[in-house]
Amino acid sequence: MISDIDRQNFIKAWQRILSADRVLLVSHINPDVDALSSLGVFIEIFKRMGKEFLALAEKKTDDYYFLPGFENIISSKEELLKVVKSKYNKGQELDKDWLNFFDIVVTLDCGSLDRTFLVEDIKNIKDLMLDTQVIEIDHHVKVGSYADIEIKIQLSSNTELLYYFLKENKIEIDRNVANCILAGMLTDTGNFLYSSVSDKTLKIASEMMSLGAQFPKLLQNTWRNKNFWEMKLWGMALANLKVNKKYNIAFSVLTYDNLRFFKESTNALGSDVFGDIVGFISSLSDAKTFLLLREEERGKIKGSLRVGSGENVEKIDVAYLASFLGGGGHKKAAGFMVNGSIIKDKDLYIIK
Ligand SMILES: [Mn+2]
Repeated sequence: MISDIDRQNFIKAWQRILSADRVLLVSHINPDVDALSSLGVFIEIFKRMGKEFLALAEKKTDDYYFLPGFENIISSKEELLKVVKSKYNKGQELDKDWLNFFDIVVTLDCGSLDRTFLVEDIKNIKDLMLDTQVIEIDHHVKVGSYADIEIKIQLSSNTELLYYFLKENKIEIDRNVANCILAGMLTDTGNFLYSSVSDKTLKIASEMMSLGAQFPKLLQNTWRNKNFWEMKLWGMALANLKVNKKYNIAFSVLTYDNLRFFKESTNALGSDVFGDIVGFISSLSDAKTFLLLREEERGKIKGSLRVGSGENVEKIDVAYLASFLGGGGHKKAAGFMVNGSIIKDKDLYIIK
């Protein structure tokens, strides 16, 4: 599963990181537990080493405050630029080449350049011929290249990938790092339910527990943490569930008005609530593919696709399907976003 080239890249990437004075760590917009935990792994190691770094995850919410390194993650590019300006540019305005303040940018769990929220800035590295190096560490299907060192391996979670990275470089896994690795694996596999779980995944999970990772605490904070309104939203998604026998697909739809009701009732919907719902729906045995469509923002429809279990499901590739709609992800779990509105007309949903 891990090739010799991957191993060489692990070593090369770590050598570059070691020789860097300043590192910028970046994970994806609307970060989930795997994204935040991937940052957490490096943050904890860098703190131990006394290495200078900044970390960004655009639109980070407070849901996962219990993760190690969480307080070191900046939650918007705007805020990041302010810190860079005051720390490294004597309070002067920044130019387009501001990434030059970092020797290395490490992107984690991002899937594609878009998801880093630093598209133009990273493109500027080449255009302006900056010295900054980009290292990409990701477990999604490849959609394009932008990094000097690209480490892309399809594993259960990005933190499972980081486990192999740490082992190859003989970097100590302490209790905090173990918690990060287990948290990412746990959540990206729907509590070890998805087919992306291998015997290795479980072995690593067990090793993380023996290194001090707190499985019950992580489960409590990532899964057994639903509030009343989230439960109601699950109820609505389940009530709207339909099965299309012809295409073997089960789907649920949440319209803008459905969701507005929840947004007005509470501001405490967990950031991963939709991922959790579609993960649950995918355990239905009457279909092989699953889709949750919702209009969270007016005029923008998000879709999450999952593959269920059963015969011949290994032939289904939802990342391929999502790519036609400008999205991506994994063979078994993918997503997309399209412009449009969902209109309910009696029993039919129409997209306009
Ligand atoms: Mn992930």
